[in-house]
Amino acid sequence: MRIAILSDLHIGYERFRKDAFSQAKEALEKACDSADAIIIPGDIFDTRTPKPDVLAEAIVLFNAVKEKKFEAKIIDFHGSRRIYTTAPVLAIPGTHERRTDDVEDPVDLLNLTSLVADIGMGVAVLAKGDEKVAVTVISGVAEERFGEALKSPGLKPVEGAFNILMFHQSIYELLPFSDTFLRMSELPKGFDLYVNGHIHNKVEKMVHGVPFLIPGSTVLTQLKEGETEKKGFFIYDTETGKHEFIRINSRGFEIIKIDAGEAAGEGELAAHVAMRVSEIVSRLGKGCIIRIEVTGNSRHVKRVDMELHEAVKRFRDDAVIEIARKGIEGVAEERDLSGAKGADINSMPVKEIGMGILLSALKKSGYDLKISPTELFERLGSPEKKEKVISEVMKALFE
Ligand SMILES: [Mn+2]
Repeated sequence: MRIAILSDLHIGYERFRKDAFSQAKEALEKACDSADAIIIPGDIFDTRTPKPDVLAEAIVLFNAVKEKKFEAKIIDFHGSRRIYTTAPVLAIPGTHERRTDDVEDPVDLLNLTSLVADIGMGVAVLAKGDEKVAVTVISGVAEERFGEALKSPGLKPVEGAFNILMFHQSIYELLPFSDTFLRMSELPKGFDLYVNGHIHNKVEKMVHGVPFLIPGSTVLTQLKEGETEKKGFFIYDTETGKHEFIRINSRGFEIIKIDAGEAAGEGELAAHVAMRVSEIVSRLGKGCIIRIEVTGNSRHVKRVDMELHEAVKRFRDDAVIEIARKGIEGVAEERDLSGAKGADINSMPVKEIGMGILLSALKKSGYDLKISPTELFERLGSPEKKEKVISEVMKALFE
């Protein structure tokens, strides 16, 4: 069976809303053309409570997928929820969608409308002819509880099937800044393929002698170094045991690093930046994204700023240009994350880096509360009425 592994579509992502839609569309169309099943390890949506127009985009995309008559079908399912389709389009909620207990997340809506099968915590067995593929899922688990969830006795390969274990978590080897994150070696053995979402750049590794794949997001969101590669998704062939990466049309992206201290003479910086931007635009094409990172000390901060803005002004119609002065990320990396590998840490949002550091510190101090910190933050961030959120949190903390 050919399994398309497609992740982190981030439909509704405001900054590149059209890209998020068109790139998800291209990925899903290509997956329909050449795969027998589609599995999505999280973050179909960018937010927990997307607006109707964003939901509509997802409905349009998955309705088109539904029109494909897949030969493979879901023939067996055990899980924490009900599914309403036998079509082999399996999804789970990611960190961007997950909500606290008893509240529907947007992936639930796609499940209820039978556009995808949200496997939740469960196992779905797909069959095509004589061949069976079992997809076992652990989802909706806070980082610090994931290790525990992995020990669940129900978590074992299905006999007579090709076994995939799918999740949406941080992995210590890729993001080594919180010791609460899962080590790859802690993954249960016996599966034939491990599939993860969450991380937005493509990752191909091996664990327990079999592939561990993360396709990365289909849309550029973080403008970090790990995301300069072209976007796409994997197709894994269970017969040959091989996988390939299918590229999609995504905007070119490049980072220019500038040391402000080196540009001495007036106008020098502007000329240098204009030359580099123009070269990148001609190489990556119109509409590309360029992030200019300025570091170093300069006694002429205002002039540096002016020259940069002046230099990029004439490229306004050719590229999306972001100018970043060394800020909070740089400071955090120097102070707390000295052991982290630069490019990997760069692919994480600041919020998640912060959560990782907090979790490590809590663990060291022997933290012992009734509610996990991740869940606490999720509840506090819930769009429900303030009084309701506060009373729920108080209950969770002190009862
Ligand atoms: Mn994501």
